[in-house]
Amino acid sequence: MNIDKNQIAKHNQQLETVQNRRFNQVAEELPNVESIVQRLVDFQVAIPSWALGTGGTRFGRFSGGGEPRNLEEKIADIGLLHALNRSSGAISLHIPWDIPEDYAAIRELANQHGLKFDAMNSNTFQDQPGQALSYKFGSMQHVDKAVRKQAVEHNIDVIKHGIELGSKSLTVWLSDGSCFPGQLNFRKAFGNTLESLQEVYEALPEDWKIFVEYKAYEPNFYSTTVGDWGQSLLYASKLGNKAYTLVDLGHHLPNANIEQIVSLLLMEGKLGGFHFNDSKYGDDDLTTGSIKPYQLFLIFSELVEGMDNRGMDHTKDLGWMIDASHNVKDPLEDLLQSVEAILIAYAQALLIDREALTEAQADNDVVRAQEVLQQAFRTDVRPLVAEARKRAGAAVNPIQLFRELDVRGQLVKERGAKTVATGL
Ligand code: LRH
Ligand code: MN
Ligand code: MN
Repeated sequence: MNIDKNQIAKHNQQLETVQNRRFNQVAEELPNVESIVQRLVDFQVAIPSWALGTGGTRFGRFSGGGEPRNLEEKIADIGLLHALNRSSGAISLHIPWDIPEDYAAIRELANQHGLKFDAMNSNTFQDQPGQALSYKFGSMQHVDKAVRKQAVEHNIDVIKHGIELGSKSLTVWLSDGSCFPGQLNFRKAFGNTLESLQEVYEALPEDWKIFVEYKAYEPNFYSTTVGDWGQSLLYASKLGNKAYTLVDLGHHLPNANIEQIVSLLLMEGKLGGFHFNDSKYGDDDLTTGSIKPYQLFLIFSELVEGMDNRGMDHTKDLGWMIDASHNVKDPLEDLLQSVEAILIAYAQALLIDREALTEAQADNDVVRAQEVLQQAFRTDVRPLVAEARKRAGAAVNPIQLFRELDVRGQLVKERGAKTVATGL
């Protein structure tokens, strides 16, 4: 299944009058509309290979059919997303879920769809068939040096796959930790993990980054060895200037002030990138912006302010990735919604009157500060996001077109109703 330019053009023609009216209305009221639209056109969010199938929970999985069965079909799915929104121009792979067999063919396929390879993800949180040693009691933290070595070698292997595909970064998420008090010596676990990460760092090419992803709990429920941004920052600082912290929005304890974390990591030059998703209770991996859109906006507010302050390029100096999957939606429609939510929050953050906010802060004018932020947050920027899509050659309304073309129906015809994606 492919979506061609004519199908997009026809869809856009049908919506043209309404879109133009909506866009002109907003444009009239706002300064810098053209520059915001251009920034939206340029902004790309990487899609995780593991979000293209129904994720399920540990209690069950309800497959929707037509899911990708291999890496080639995952790339094809992201190609469909990118054709629909022109904002999903990258894929993030997870090894060993996505082992590429023929690098040249995979590169060529991605290229045909206009996709790049974003961060590579390693996996030392599951035991794979035929694996010599078990990660039951951790990987890089393990008391047995041989297990640590196996984890390090796996990560080096992931880097090698990434080099072949043109990726420039490695994300390491460790499930290491303990389930009960006394199980682990915290200091030794930290030391072992640092030493292992250092060995991986040594193997990192000059122009690569390593992202240390933290998570407060799960699958370990008493302690986690990279449990929060403080611990991740410690590792990243000790490793060196190619190492950064990765923020997954679902990995904090309840009510954590993620926007403040983002601000300080940026200030230290140690923010590497994001895994976007949303949550109500824990690491729920729900559609970005579906539960706490104001938090997402506040995070983008800090991102725009902090990146501009450091003269960073919004499009390439941080890794923008989604990390979500769930049980009940069509995964492709869900990802279209996530990308849309990210672009909306970004556009709103670009609208903030920074001068007025700085002034209000200097005057301790709390009411005014809130007014300034919420003026931007309550602006309906959807016509700007749609305009950016139109100008980039994407669909004005991607989900509508996805349904009109019966993309899922076509995929079910091609791949079958009972498909299991490799991965989670
Ligand atoms: C862990 C995590 C991490 C993994 C992904 C599958 O919860 O967020 O990024 O690689 O999920
Ligand atoms: Mn993640
Ligand atoms: Mn997670």
